[in-house]
Amino acid sequence: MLKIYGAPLSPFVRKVRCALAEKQVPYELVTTNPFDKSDDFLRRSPLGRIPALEDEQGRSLADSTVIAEYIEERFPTPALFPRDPYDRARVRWFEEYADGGMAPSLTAKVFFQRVISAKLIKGGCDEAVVQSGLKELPTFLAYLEGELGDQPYLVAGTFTLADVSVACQLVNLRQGGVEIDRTRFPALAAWFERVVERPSLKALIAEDQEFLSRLAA
Ligand SMILES: N[C@@H](CCC(=O)N[C@@H](CS)C(=O)NCC(=O)O)C(=O)O
Repeated sequence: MLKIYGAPLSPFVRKVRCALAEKQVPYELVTTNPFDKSDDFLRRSPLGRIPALEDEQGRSLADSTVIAEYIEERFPTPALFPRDPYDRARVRWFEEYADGGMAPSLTAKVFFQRVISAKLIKGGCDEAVVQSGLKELPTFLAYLEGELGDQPYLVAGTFTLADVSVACQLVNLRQGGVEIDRTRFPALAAWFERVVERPSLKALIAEDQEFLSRLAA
């Protein structure tokens, strides 16, 4: 069986687990704290980040984008990439927009300070960092609102890894107290509500919630 080295709350781990759930591929989650880097973990993930994957033959892969593409190629149905080359490239673009744009500019500031630092590490919340993330939020949301237009999903009118990647960052922002303003971004808010109701994501968000409520207890 595949193994995923990861932990609740990570948007990158959630992305990969969501892809596996959509495709109904069984896997074992090996709970891994990325801030406590054992030699074994570093062998699997040389940059010391979650997620990492181990396949049935004991071979490792790191990075959620790499892992998600591997999953897509191994388990093509249901597809999380469209067929058309341009559409496939657009999926990769939104994945980069989420992982390389939203993650450092928003999630790493708002979610990290309000949840990881304040509640998990108990290192307090640096409000200046949170505010710098919140300042950038409308630009990111306006772009996504414009790209959605009247389409049900971000690329080719169908649910893809683009939706998974962007929604996974927005889940963390919601966990950090950020709601999408539905008067300013009605299409995005409706899209987000639909995507987080999918059984794949809903179950992972419930797991996160359980983890967060144990932190609060
Ligand atoms: N580009 C990587 C990013 C993964 C990432 O940054 N994971 C975080 C947790 S959300 C991590 O492991 N951080 C620990 C560290 O950077 O030392 C991916 O897509 O997998």
